[in-house]
Amino acid sequence: EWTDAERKAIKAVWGKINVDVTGPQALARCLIVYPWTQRHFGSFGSLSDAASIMSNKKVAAHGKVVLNGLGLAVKNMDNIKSTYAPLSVLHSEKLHVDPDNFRLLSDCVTIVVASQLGRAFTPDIQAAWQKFLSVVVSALGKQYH
Ligand code: ZNH
Repeated sequence: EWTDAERKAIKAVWGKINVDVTGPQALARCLIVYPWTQRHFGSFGSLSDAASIMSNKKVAAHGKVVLNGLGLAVKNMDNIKSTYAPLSVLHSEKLHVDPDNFRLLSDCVTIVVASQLGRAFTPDIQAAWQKFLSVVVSALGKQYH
């Protein structure tokens, strides 16, 4: 499924990601740009504008949780589907997150990563990274029916 170059690229990107920085920024961006995603975070307190979203400690903490979830996929690159089966069930049956939102959040991750890596995020590396995220998104959506 993965070429050696893709594996290398995905691991390299992951190695440059600081979960504590990228996670909060990516989730905050998702909540700002796609405000309907806020409906799942009613217990997070004020999300009324971009500034309050970006400074919200619960958003930051959950952003780290989500990015650590991505790290799990990096570690299990050859069986992302089975690794993510429990998470997929959770998002479908308990959290009722529309699976379209997975791609929206993953795009926010890519945007934040691109802005952090700058020129190191070459077109080849970006292609491998986005392929990886599309596998993640598909795996997260697998248990929906
Ligand atoms: Zn999610 C949770 C991951 C997307 C919403 N998540 C979660 C967790 C994880 C995740 C890991 C934890 C679990 C446990 O605890 O067990 N996510 C994830 C990923 C992704 C996601 C990886 C992609 C990429 N989510 C998402 C979205 C949304 C969500 C898009 C919406 C919109 N999640 C969620 C919620 C939760 C979770 C709501 C729960 C939280 C709490 O804490 O409560």
